[in-house]
This record gives sequence, structure tokens and C-alpha cells, in this order.
Amino acid sequence: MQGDAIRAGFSEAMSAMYRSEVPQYGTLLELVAAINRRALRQDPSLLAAGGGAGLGERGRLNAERHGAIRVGTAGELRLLRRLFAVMGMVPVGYYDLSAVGVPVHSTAFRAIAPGSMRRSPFRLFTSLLRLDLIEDAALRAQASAILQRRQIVGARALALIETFEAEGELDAAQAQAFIHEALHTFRWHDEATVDASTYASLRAAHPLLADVVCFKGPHINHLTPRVLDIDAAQAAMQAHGLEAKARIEGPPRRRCPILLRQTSFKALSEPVRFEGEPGVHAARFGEIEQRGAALTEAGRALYDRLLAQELADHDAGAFAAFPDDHETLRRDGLAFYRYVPVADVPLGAQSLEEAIRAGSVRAEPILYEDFLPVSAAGIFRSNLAGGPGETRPASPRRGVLEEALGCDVLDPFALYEAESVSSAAAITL
Ligand code: OOG
Ligand code: NI
Repeated sequence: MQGDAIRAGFSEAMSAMYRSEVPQYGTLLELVAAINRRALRQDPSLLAAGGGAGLGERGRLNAERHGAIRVGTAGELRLLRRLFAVMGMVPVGYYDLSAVGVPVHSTAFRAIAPGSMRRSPFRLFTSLLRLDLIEDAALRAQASAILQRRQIVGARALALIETFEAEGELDAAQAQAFIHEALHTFRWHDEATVDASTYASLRAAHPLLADVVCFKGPHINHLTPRVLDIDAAQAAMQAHGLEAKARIEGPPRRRCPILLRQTSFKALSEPVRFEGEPGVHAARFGEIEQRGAALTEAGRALYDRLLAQELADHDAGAFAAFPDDHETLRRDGLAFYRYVPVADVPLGAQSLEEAIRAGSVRAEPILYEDFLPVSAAGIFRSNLAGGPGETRPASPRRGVLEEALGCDVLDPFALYEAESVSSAAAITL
């Protein structure tokens, strides 16, 4: 079975599991489906053009989601890289959360082959704990000793990963078994692996430290459906009694959506047991997102500058300086586009631009498939009740994450650029 099909099956199974474990997620899915139906009724072109997605994207909308997990050691991350490879997912992007006082660095596992995001757009935001950012040396040693004792991937899942590595694929029965077994890794465990006082001391150092260290595995902490109108979704969340974050992360509402806008509801306090003793732990929450066009490095630099300005000056108008029509975004090299032939190119057309002007080639924005570190920090923070909100000097350690993975993380800009360039090259003038 192909990676795309395994990924689609896994994403469905993960969604069903999370829905049964966290009923609020089911509410969120219903709300998002209703808003998407309404948005498409009002503006059927939303997914065809200008909505940040190209043709044929409508089919993926209802299946679209990302999840997030956090692991404790390099060995765990390496194992997960092998597990996700079975589903055709590789690490893309490096996200440094150290600057906002969250002791992790992250990447996102996703598909990169042409057309494969369309077949299954499932992604996983994956964070690795950075014990080097925990000041107390005794606590660091204790945390790492606890982590050494657990095995997050079961023996049968591991055997199937090895089969995949040896054979290059799994047959249908093996793929089904793999989906079933792999799912166990991301389950919720209401039995902690430590006593209440160990949990309390880890939590006092950082809530995230307790979440990563004290349980049997990297429970999925949220699954995020994609919505076409996040402002409507935010209001609907509040109307349904879901405690939505006050602020939508990312750029403001625009005519031409760019990058990613996200909002979430707070993590639930759930009953757990610490060596038999009852307690609570908050980790799982809900999130929704709206996606728009992928920006070039120049576009992203402008976005980052305006975002900093907005945050520093509380100036909601800062983003007015970001062009909001596709013609300008493309001409100024701020966003990525793919080129689609729609009619015969007129005889004598000398360039792609001429063909576009003649209406025989259409430029479609390429959808942003990745994440934003500032938004991720906002999401982390709003879910770490009592977690420090301070900022620190950034201390990215990309090499450390890559060493743990056993491979480089891919550069998202290069992936969008390649898609744009190859679509242009396929047009015969
Ligand atoms: C991940 C938070 C970041 C996003 O969508 O940016 C994230 C986490 O809480 O583990 O999911
Ligand atoms: Ni998320």
C-alpha cells in the first residue's frame, strides 16, 4: 500500500480516536463543517482561486487536519521519523521555541511529493524536549532517567517499520496492522509513570516538562481541522461554550489570505493517577486554522517585520502595508504561485507573463502547508496554565534536532519554489 493511503487511513483513525476521547473535538469538527459549507455556498470560488488553494483542493478539505505531539529524547524522535516515513511523511522546517520560554524545538512531519498533500494533507507538529534549557541539574538527570525507562513504539509496530524499511512497502494487511499498532503510541494514558511529588517538581520547573516526562508516551495533544472562515469559527466556538483564546494568531483577516491563522480552546483538566493516587493533568486541547498562500522569503521577512511592529506598538493597522491582491503579491515576489494552462497559448507569445495576460495561463497561489513559530508559541502558552510567559534570548539548535532525527529538516521555501518553477517549466510557449 502507498504511503499516501496509509497516511490517509492513519489520519482517519487518529481523528476517530481523538473524537471518542475528547468530545469537544467532535463539536469543533461539526462547527467547522457547517462554516465551510456556508462559506462555499456564499463564495464557490473560495477554493478554486484566491482562497489560497488551487483547483481540486475541495476534496481534501474535510479530511484536512494537523496534530501535535511532544517527545522526550533523541531516540524517541528518531523512532518517530522511521514511523512517519512509512506514511510518506518527512520532517519539514525548524521551529525554535526557546525564545518564548518553551523548552522545546520542533519540526513538522508531512508529505512533500507532488500531489500527495492533495491525497492526504495530514501533518504532525512534533516537538523535542530541550533538557538543556532546564536549569536544575538534579531535575534534568531525574527527567532523563525516567524517559530512558519507557518504550513509546510497541514491538509489533517496530517490526512493521522494519518490514517497510527492508521491502520498501507494506501490503494491505500489513498497512492495516501498522495503522492499528502505530495509533497506540499517541494514545492518552490516565496512569502516570511517576508519583505525585515527582510530577509536581517537574511541573514546577515547566508544565511542559511534566507533560513530556510523566506518561507512557507522546499523547496527541490536539487535532486541528481547516476552516475557511476563522473569524466565524472563533465566534461559533464561543457560542458553543468552548473557551476560545482571546486572539487569533497570525495575520489579520484579508481579501487574499496568507500563511496561517489559528485559534484554540484551552487544555482540559483531566483526571489521572499517580501511582494510584488521584490527580489531574491538562494537556489536550482543540485548535482550528485557516490557511492561505505560501510566502517567499521576501514576503515572510515583510510579514515578520509587520508582526513585530503590530505586537510592539499594539498597532492593528501595521498589516495594511502588506499588499492584498494576488497581482501585486506575485509581481513583487511576495507569495508563491503555480502556473496552470487554461487555453492554448497564442502563437507568438514570448513569455509566461504574456501568456498570463492573454488569459491562457492562470497563476494560482500555492497553499501554505507549514507552521509559524510565533503562532505556535501563542498556542503553547495559552495551554500551559501557570507556564512562564517570559521571553529569553533565542538559542536555536537546529543541528541538535537534525542529529536526533538522523536527517536534515527540509527547507519549506525550497519546496514551494520547486513547485512554482516546475509548473512554469511545464508550460510550452
Ligand atoms: C504544539 C503547538 C503548536 C501549531 O499549530 O502551531 C501547534 C504543541 O502544543 O505541542 O500545534
Ligand atoms: Ni496546532
